[in-house]
This record gives sequence, C-alpha cells and structure tokens, in this order.
Amino acid sequence: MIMTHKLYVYDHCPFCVKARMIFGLKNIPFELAIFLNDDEETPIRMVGKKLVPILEEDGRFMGESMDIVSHIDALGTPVLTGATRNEITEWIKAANGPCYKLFLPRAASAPLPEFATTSSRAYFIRKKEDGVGMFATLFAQTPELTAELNTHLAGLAKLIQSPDAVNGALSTDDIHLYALLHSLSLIKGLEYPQTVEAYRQKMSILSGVPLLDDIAA
Ligand SMILES: N[C@@H](CCC(=O)N[C@@H](CS)C(=O)NCC(=O)O)C(=O)O
Repeated sequence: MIMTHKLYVYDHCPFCVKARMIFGLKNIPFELAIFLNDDEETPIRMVGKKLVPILEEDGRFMGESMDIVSHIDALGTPVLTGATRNEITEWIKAANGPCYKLFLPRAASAPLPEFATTSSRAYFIRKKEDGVGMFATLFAQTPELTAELNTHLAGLAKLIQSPDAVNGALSTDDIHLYALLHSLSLIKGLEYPQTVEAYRQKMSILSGVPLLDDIAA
C-alpha cells in the first residue's frame, strides 16, 4: 500500500525539525510545505489549533511532533531503537534557555519562507516578544549567552559516543538533540568541539534537515 505524506512546518521550528528528521532517517519520501507564520486559519482547520508540525497522511491530519515521529518510525522497520540517556535530557534542558534567547531574535530577522510577508514576520515578533521580552534586550546579552552556550558545547563533546548516533545507536535522544543543534546553527560565533561538529554534520546528512549555518547571524 502506498501512503502519501505531507508535512506542514515552519523552517525555524525545532518541533518541525523533529518531525522532518524521521522521514530522512527512514528514507521515506514526503512533501514539505511551509505555512506563513500568521496563517492561523489553515492549521486550525486541520488540527483545531494554530500549531505546527502537522502531518497529512492520506488526507488525515496529525499534530504533535513526537507523535508524528513514533507514527512514522512504526512504518516498516523502526530505526529509533537505541536506549536514551539521562545525561542527554539534562544537557538539552540546560542548553535550551540560552539557546532560545539567542535564537528567537535571530529567527525574527532571518530570510525564512514562513516570514515571506511583512505581516507574517510582524506576527512572529509580536507573539514571541510577548513571551520572552524585547528582542533588543536579548540581543544585548549576546556575549554572555554565547559564552554560556560554548561551555555547554564543550560539555556535549564528552557525551557524544558516535557521529551517527549520540548514544551509539539511533534513539529519540538524537531527535531532541539535533533539533536543538539545528536552532543553534542560526547563531554566529558558537564554538563546536570537533566531536560535536562531526555529529551535527552527520546528523544533517542522515536526517536530510539542513543546518542554518549559511544564514547565521
Ligand atoms: N507540543 C508541540 C509543540 C509545537 C510548537 O510549539 N510549535 C510552535 C512552533 S515552534 C507553534 O506552532 N507555535 C504557534 C505559533 O508559532 O504561532 C509539538 O511537539 O509538536
């Protein structure tokens, strides 16, 4: 039976990276569609709320990134079969705060398709500044936050067991970790120890989700 898959995302969205990754890791073809950030009506019609990622499978819709990941992984032979480690969850938790303080203001001015119109970019800025405070204030914290993240990245180097999978065999830890590294790739001036650099490059190839290094700011 041939199934058709279409995934609706924003390019910057870390949850969407997770959903995209499983298709690449399993080599399952899918169509990628990018909503404008201020399109509320289409996602609400599909899943009842304004949230991405959304998977369309044979005309049916499904939200929630990790539900999509397990659903697609269960087709044929699963690939996310490795054990997860607490250290990885803890690392992600610690790096998450400084990451998004640096990431959000940069995403807001990046040349991304979800911000192709002035109103979609304005929508993002308004909504996120309501949540995290003025982007200008966050920008001003760049040196301290960058130093904090560089310390975290040095710590991550010791946790990576293979460039093909953080714990040696692919697991949901790789999904969560690469999604965060993908966000970090929009931030200029971070120092990637060799092990971390090898991991992010390899995971980008395996997952088919390109890093944002080229548009980092
Ligand atoms: N629990 C959801 C969270 C998804 C989520 O927070 N998506 C964000 C984008 S990163 C979103 O669509 N927020 C609404 C908005 O940006 O207006 C999942 O894992 O899929």
